[in-house]
Amino acid sequence: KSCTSRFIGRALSQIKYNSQWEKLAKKELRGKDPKSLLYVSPENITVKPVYLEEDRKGKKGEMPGVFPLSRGHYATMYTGRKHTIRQYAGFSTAKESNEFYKKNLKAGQTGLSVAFSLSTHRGYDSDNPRVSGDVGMAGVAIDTVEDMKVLFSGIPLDKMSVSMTMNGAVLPCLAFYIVAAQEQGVPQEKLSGTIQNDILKEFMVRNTFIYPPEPSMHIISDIMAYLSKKLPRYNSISISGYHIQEAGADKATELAFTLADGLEYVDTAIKAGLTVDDVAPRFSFFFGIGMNFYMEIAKLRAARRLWAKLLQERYQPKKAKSLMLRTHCQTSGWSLTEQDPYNNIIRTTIEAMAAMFGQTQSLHTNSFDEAVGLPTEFSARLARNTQVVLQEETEITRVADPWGGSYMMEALTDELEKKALTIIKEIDDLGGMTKAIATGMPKLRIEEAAARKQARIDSGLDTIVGVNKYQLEDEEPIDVRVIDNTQVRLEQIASIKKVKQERNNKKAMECLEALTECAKTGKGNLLDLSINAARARCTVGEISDSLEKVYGRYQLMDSVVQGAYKGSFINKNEFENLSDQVEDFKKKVGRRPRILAGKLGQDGHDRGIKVIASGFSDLGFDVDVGPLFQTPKELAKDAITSDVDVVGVSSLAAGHKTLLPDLISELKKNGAKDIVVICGGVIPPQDYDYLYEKGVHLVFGPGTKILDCAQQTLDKIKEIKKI
Ligand code: DCA
Repeated sequence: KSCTSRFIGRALSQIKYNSQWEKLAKKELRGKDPKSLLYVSPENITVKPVYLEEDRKGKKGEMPGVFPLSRGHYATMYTGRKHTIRQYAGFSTAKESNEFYKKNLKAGQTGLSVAFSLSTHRGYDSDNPRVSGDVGMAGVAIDTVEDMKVLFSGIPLDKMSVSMTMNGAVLPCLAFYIVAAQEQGVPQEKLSGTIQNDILKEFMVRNTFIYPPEPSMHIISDIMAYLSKKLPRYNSISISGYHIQEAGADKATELAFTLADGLEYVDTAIKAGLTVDDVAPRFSFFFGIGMNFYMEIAKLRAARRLWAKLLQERYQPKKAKSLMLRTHCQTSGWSLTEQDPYNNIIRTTIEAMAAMFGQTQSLHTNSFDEAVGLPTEFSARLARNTQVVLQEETEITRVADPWGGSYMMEALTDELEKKALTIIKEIDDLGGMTKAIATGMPKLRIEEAAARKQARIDSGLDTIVGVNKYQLEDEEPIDVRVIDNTQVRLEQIASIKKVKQERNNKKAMECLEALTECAKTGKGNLLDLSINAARARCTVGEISDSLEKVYGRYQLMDSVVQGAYKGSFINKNEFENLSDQVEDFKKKVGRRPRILAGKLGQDGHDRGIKVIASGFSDLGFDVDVGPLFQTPKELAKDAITSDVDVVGVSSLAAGHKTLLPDLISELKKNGAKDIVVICGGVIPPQDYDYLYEKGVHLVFGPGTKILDCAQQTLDKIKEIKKI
């Protein structure tokens, strides 16, 4: 309540109503002040219960296809060409993923989007012991160009546009793709598609980087230089807000950080001797679409307008295409719930409609089971058909920017543009996005927003059906796709061995040395040299290592956000009851309950662990967040050295069945039997018993209230330690 009234209080002083409407509203509300109907969004935008002609006073209407392009960059939009149905997919081996792609394309999908294994993302070969739990789990494992050829076997790469979500190991993966196409008979200039190649957001949120920021930006400029000359139809970057929103940012922040990243990439290209018109026409964007329907549509409209204006003001491009913000969208994975999961089909449909009303160029719709595990054939079909039905049965696509001219939509678009521009100016003042990231500002903002959002949900201020309202008493578990990680790994190890046996080893080593030399001297183009290495059958790990020798591997320094969870939690009594118990524990034991929150394997999604860390810390726990990408052995060692009571592991990439048992056996081997092990994240309920049998004490599914999680953890420590 206090939170709402604080927001409303601020809004009240600014809002003026049309007197005729106010009179009518007051009567309908039986005397209550119509200002009680105001809603203040997380972007701090006051949404009014009505928008009237006077809200647009003095503002001119716009036309699709005309600067500043808010209404779309083509005059005809979907009436001329529908958006691409591009489902992000990939798992296990290249062969299995290839079969999955071909089936989907026959069933109405119109573009491909590859999800790579986390081991590949981080530049490790499948035989590397660091990635034993990751290979093929949350994406397809690609070690050499031979795997890439299998991945696209029977798919004509001159006709099919392929997007690849790859940032860390972008050089070897893009090189494998180009060589695989050439060996399929398709010259590189005919390739169309997109490489994500957006490293800045990796340092803010997604964490699948390999090298430090500076050499990473050098890699990007080499890629842009190569692609702009040799692959004219290929989009050299997909500047991504999606992961920023998924990590907790509100829409104005998502918009601002994404466009600020885009500006930084233009500057990088210009510094490398390219012009704005060499690169901007092949920039593409990627936004997340959550449940705030109107705001999401407004966000895409504001994004196009703001990008066109910023580019025009700052770079005066000559080509019209340089001003176009073309974007892919994905419905929000974070908005999916493990509880009552069929509701996720409804959520995804609504989000897909917002993306289409916002005029996205390409769209992925999530499967309803993604809060629990990897999509099955059935759930993937439903997800795809959500788009097919919207495109082919609803007539939504018959009108360009159908919300254009709505008093409400135009007002929200203006507001978002204004808010985002203010944040972009803040980043300008810090010297651009690379410098802002170095100060830690963007990451901290996002983490604070995530902790505040969690407190709003845990307090019941924001409703999530089936989670904090209308919960089911009994829930039937749903089917999930099971991947035999050991089998995939063995197959990959055998194929790496075969490739290495059959290649000209001397030639392969020369290609790797050339890459190391280029990294040292800056002479030559890294993508050009990676293509030579790919052709000579060098592996993803070898190519990555050849650069790591010079650049090193980046380690993120992290801290825990303080006070944001507590500050937004509404029911203070409930909060204080538990924090008092934590104080009692301290009095009895002589120290606070101590927890090490860790991530195992190559899964860099850290929103969950950060939110838990903030909540526990506000409750009075002594919280440490371990470095990302640890092996079970490393995490066990840190837990023992820090003498913790609890190790908390967050797993979002399906590695839990391998990594958690390994962690427990490491703890036991080193005599740390009384450390409580808890875990949470995307873990199918079917796996809970397996984890309990292996010695995990508590498993928390998505949607668990932090207070419940902390209460059970505290009780478990007391039980195990007999306190
Ligand atoms: N009138 C005339 N031409 C049109 C129209 C229209 N109404 N709509 C589209 N086109 C043209 C485009 O100009 C484009 O041609 P071009 O390549 O010569 O410029 C072609 O049709 C393809 O349309 P486009 O909108 O570019 O759609 P996609 O090829 O699917 O590309 C884009 C979408 C967002 C740019 C791309 O980067 C992408 O697919 N990203 C996906 C990223 C991803 O999957 N990430 C996973 C997480």
